[in-house]
Amino acid sequence: MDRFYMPEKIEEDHFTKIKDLFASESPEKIPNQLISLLEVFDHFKIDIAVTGESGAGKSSLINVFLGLKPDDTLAAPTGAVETTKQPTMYQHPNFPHVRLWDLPGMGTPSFTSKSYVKTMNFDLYDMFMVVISERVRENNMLLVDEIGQRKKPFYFIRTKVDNDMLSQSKKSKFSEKRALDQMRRDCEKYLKEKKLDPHVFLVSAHETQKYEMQKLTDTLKNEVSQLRAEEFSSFLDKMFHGGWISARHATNHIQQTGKLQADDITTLQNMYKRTGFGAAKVSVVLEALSHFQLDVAVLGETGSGVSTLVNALNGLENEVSDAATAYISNPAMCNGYPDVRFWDVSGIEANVDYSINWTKHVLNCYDFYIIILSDCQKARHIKLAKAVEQLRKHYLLVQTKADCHLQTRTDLYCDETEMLDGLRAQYTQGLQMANLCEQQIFLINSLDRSSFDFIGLESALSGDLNTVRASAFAYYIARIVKQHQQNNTET
Ligand SMILES: Nc1nc2c(ncn2[C@@H]2O[C@H](COP(=O)(O)OP(=O)(O)O)[C@@H](O)[C@H]2O)c(=O)[nH]1
Ligand SMILES: [Mg+2]
Repeated sequence: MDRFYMPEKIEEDHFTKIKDLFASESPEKIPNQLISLLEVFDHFKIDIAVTGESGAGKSSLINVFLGLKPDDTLAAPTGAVETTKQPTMYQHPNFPHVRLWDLPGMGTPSFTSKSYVKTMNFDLYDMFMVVISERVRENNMLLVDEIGQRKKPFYFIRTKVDNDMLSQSKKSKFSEKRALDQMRRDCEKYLKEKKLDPHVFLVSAHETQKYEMQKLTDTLKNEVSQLRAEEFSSFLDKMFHGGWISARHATNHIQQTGKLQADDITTLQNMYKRTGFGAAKVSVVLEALSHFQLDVAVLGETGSGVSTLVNALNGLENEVSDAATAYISNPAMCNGYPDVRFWDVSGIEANVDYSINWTKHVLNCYDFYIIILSDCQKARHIKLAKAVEQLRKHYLLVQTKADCHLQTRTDLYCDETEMLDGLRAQYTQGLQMANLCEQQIFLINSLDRSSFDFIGLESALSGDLNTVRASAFAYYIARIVKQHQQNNTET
């Protein structure tokens, strides 16, 4: 556990803005203020309307997002007849803050083109997906006009591309690439006439691996958190800086749409009264938060498999250019955990035994810990876990090389599941006796992520990291503000 250089957790320009923003605040008060602000922000939902003509393939597209087949009970109803009679909300499975709305189709006797936009009340939504199939029609452009006038973001999605390809492939001289290019140009031509430049995606709800479904999902993933931060700041702007009519209008809207609850709004109002923390400041904070790096230490004795686990968490093969340190300077490399840096902290035996205070001092550099118990749990591991607990931080316990352990126990004549359960029970008992807060242990083989508890470990880790992110950020900001103020008084 040598003392190494720890790069800052936010980039230079956000760092400077944050320092200026909080320059005159008292650092002791910052964590609570930020945590309660971020708690409210964590409740904030955004609403994406999926709209288009009847039969265009809206509900089918929603089912792709939900990962459901059309005949699943929870799927959006689809079919050749008009199936969607009123806007229906579906929680996005991967983005807990995103609600997808399946809107009825435009241009049926129940929803004529003229009345559609009025009846649907587009003001309720933050973003749109305009779904078309076969060709761009007048109705599609009516929708685009309405959205454009409201200056709301939207994606233009041409679906059922599989059908198009099938029918066009019968032509002589067919080229899929050329046909797709032509389709895209056709969509863009009409949008350009309106001076609009949304993302255009060519997709199929039936052949999701082909065409641009993945690109659509990735784009949404990249853009949605920024959109949410913008919507939140814009709401605060109306609430605090727009006069009381605008404030009332905005708060009613936010409550009616269930984006926030009444007590969330009260929290924000109190915060503003107490600290003057308005829209501009909040948007600087959210911007910094979205680039904030969490530091996770993987701790273990020499040879216990620290580097192998770090590589496995980064989704890397073990052979790849030796180990974790390379990725610390380039954390975006870990796909599963954007904005997380895993630190390889091997050789705990030398330090934990040497000085627990020094250990705590080093541990304090990180936000979260994975502690590897070696062949058996030792006093040293317990000491380390306790040190983390005293810092009021959280950790997970892992036993690596589970495959090797099972091999040594073949004398027990029971099957793998029984042996694993036995091993877990033994550990739990030990951890209980040691009085640790954490009593679950993940048995893993870092060389095979599909075996034992690796998936369980990953999902526990993502959940925990999401939970610690806000408070880690808040305390980090307090720390840099304090340092900055101290530096200023010294000079
Ligand atoms: N071939 C093909 N058919 C599709 C696709 N998407 C939807 N469909 C079919 O088109 C019909 C209408 O789809 P639906 O999602 O109910 O349209 P909505 O009225 O816009 O919600 C259904 O029979 C779907 O199976 C697609 O990508 N490819
Ligand atoms: Mg539908």
